[in-house]
Amino acid sequence: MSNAQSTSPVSRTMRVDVYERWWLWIASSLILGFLAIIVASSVLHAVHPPSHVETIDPATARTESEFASPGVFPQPDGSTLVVMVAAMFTFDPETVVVPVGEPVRFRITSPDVIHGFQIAGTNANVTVIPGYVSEFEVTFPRAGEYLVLCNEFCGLSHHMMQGRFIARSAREEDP
Ligand SMILES: [Cu+2]
Repeated sequence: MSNAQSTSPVSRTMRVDVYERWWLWIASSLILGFLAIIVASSVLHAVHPPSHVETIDPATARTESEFASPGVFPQPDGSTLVVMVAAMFTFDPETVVVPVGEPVRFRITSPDVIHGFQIAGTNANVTVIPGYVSEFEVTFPRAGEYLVLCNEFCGLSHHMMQGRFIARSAREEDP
């Protein structure tokens, strides 16, 4: 009992080499560092899975729902709703004018296969799955044109599938 080192449980069971101990610390710090990066980027860039599960019949989506006449719909509370259809091989509507600096809510579905919907220059990047409505909100940070791409291979003309958003301030829209 006079020597504390000889009685500690660690020294009795195993002896860890100093270099091995370094590697344990380095590997643990790397794992914690990567986890911290994932958590920080999720919070800072608002990365999250689609939060609501809303189903729709893909066979009748184009005729018997709001997706029969997609477009831009200003809401009574002043916000903007964009209803879109992603179908082989186009986005409907293809060109959309949206307000800059204000949150715009999107509702998108697909009547055929899985598509991607990515607005370059924003954090909007969702998968559009037939049978489901993808809903999300995005704020266009600057005025100008934004490219919309399908980033999910959907068929022979997948590379042609793109759309355009034009973000401008509300004042410019009024004549
Ligand atoms: Cu596509």
